[in-house]
Amino acid sequence: MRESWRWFGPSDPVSLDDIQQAGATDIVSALHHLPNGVVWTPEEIAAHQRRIEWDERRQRPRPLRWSVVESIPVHEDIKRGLPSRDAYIAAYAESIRNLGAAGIEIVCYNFMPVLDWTRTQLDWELPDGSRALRFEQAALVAFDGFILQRKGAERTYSPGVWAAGQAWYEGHSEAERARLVRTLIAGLPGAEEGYSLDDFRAALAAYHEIGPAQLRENLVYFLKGVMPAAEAAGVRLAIHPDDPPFPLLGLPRVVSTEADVNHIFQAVPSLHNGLTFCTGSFGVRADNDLPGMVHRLGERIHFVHLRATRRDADGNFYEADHLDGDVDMYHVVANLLKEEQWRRANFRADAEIPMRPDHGHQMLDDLHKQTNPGYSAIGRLRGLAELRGLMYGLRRSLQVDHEG
Ligand code: DNO
Repeated sequence: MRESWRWFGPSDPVSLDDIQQAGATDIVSALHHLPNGVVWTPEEIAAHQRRIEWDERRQRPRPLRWSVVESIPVHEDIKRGLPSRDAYIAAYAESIRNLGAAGIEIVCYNFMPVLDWTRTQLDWELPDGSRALRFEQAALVAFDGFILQRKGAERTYSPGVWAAGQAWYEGHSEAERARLVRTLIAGLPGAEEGYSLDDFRAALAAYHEIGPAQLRENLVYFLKGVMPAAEAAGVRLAIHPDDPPFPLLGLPRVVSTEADVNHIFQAVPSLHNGLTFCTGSFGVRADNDLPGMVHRLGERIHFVHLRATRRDADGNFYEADHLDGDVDMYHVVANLLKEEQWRRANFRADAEIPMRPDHGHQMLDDLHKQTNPGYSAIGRLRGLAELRGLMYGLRRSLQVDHEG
């Protein structure tokens, strides 16, 4: 697998020099400065590519390649299926063509309405003193039912969960509640939208009439619209699963399980319609068999996020060490290496799948620095080092190393 690393652009506190030292070869990045819905022009793409691949200070190329886009955001009008979606789909297709022409062949995106990834706490202290991201069900219910006061929220939860939400609300101060609101709706790194409470209510209301069947239909419409451009440009689309993989705040979610992915693959059979296999997102559900999913969906896995979560019986989870969560990382990685081996034997040009160490704990020096939640340097460095060791050991023992 190619070792990649997410870079948020010049304002990222983790620099390209740092990434080089982590030993990654591929960069995962996006044109975060452009508003959702606009075309990514050849000029903008080339400028970002140069920013990444040319070392200005040393006046020489960097040993880094921008090979994955994460993400071109999908405009809300496309997710909602509004008449204006056709213009946004045409713009998306144009961006795909321009990326393909620049040699960037993998585009990760998601189809989660309103919110991208969601956590309720960004600094949960672990027993070893490092900090992790966490999702606490009671905090979400406190937000949904008691801060946002969403109509019908109570019906979404069991009485026990509702009571836990109320207890969370009553047990926390105004300042703590305000912090929860910011964590939930101000936008985590890479989420291109942030909301005020009122905007957020309006954004949710827009989905009042949209259930999972409709959202799925809108996703398929989008995919059919962009697929000809992806095929012609040699670009592989890789949908990111829902994070967390269940409906939130009454919003539908349609990329949470293997059955969801199969539906998307069957509706649009092209190999260019593929998946970002995120172990952290799929792994939150005990009913997702991750090694089996890699085995069965492997042909269309174009990009991989490796991280681990630990869940409890109440629907809470936190981000664990990369090799120490609920996910069977050993068998996931083994199956990915076997998939690569299969591709090599079949002369597929995309035999090497880029992976990135996803998220990491805030630890050591990073505890005293301003970092992007989940995206501090040292925690991801630790994750990458552990995963690299796992891959090394597996390659040797499975003899899938194409170098012999
Ligand atoms: C979070 C990321 C997500 C991901 C998008 C893909 O850390 O995995 O923000 O980039 O959902 O569009």
